[in-house]
Amino acid sequence: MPIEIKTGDITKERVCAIVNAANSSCMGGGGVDGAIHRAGGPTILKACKEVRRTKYPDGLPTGEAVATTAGDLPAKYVIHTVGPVWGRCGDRCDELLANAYRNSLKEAVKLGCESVAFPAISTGIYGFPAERAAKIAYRTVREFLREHSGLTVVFVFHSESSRRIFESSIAPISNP
Ligand code: AR6
Repeated sequence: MPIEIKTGDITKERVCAIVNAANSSCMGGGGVDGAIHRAGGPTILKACKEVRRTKYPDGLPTGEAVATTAGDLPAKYVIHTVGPVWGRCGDRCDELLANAYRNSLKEAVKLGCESVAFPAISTGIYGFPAERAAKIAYRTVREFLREHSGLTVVFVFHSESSRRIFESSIAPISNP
């Protein structure tokens, strides 16, 4: 399975597209979103404003994804998605998180990308339990890759400890 798991700063990834754990305003924020806008420069925000004006005047709904330029980043594109806010997603938390991954992957394919890097969507400010999010992320990506050969997915964790939590959470469901 073309899946890589690493620790690092996603803004440094030399992949076709990096995914941003954004909010529905798409106007930037803290966490990985803030890091991407800071490192990528103002053209990302400019593109996001255009997306809001033309495609999503009411904001990007939870679970949806939209691509923009990556500005000054080594990646070509940023795919902005909105994960669910834990505690505010009722009985749809798992489904909405899976949608965020799947719709981001679909955007990557539409862009003709062969590589895409993900942060741990929703597991920071949005408070989604990391172990549960790991299983959903891994299952959704694995299922998508079965139908889309030629795509490599990189999971990028900001700390060794979050990478370890991911790896131990998926161990029971990953193939040897
Ligand atoms: N590279 C990789 N991972 C990172 C980086 C980085 N440079 N920086 C942080 N992370 P979060 P969310 C990890 O909070 O929970 C923003 O304000 C971080 O350690 O960025 O989906 C948005 O605008 C965590 O494991 O995203 C939204 O309002 C993971 O990325 C809200 O936060 C996701 O944490 C979205 O919250």
